[in-house]
Amino acid sequence: MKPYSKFTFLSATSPAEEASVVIAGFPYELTTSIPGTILAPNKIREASWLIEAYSPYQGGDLASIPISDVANLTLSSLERKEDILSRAEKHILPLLNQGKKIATMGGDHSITYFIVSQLPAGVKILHLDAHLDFRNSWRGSSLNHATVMKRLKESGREIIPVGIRSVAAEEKTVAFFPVGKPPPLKKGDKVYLSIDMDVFDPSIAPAVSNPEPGGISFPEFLKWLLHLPPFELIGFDIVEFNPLLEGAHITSVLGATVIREVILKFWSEKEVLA
Ligand SMILES: [Mn+2]
Repeated sequence: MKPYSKFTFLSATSPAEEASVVIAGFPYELTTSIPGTILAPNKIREASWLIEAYSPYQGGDLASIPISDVANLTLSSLERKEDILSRAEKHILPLLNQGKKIATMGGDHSITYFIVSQLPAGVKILHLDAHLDFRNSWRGSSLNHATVMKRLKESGREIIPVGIRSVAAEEKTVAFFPVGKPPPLKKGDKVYLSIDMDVFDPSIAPAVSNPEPGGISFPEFLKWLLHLPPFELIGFDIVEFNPLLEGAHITSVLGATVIREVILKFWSEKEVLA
């Protein structure tokens, strides 16, 4: 019998040392429009037990992958950027060095900066979002959900934005890609995927900090995901879900299902569907 616990993600019950995939919560809000994303990791864990570990879309089962949920980093929004960076270095870098794949639940989008800063040079950032996050500063701060991709670009990362439909005037020269086409990636590339939940349409993901009309559906996401080229996915995050804006399990169940599908797409041996 599978243990039931809303305090681990669905099926993520392997000890960390035996796991090939590690799920972690990064409940951090550096600066956010509407506070509440720090509650997202536990809400997604709770919602994950409402879905099946088996995916009918991929013919794969999360239960067949050794996954460990290492819980949440203990953080305070009052901590400085340097403190958060050293916390990520202490807790995330060792997992990467052991060859584990990491799936992180934010938090606001600034967490991507702290995680990606631990990755080797050359890892490309595939960025699913309604927004480019390429502002130079936002409300007087240089590192936050609206500037995170610009800061990563400045640190030498290649950013591939997808699903964008809201662009600030200062961002208008930044190129982005539609969900209907495969991104410019190929076999052999090392990739980190960052999923802002506001890439989805607000009708299916209402509980996000910055909802934007005209977003993608879950079938469109799946079609995009399942047709991605066979690059090496080092890790991914799912950010900007705000449980305080949600009355029922809607965005949280979508978030849990997105995590299941990305893990199964890249990190499992699948049955061959007839
Ligand atoms: Mn966004």
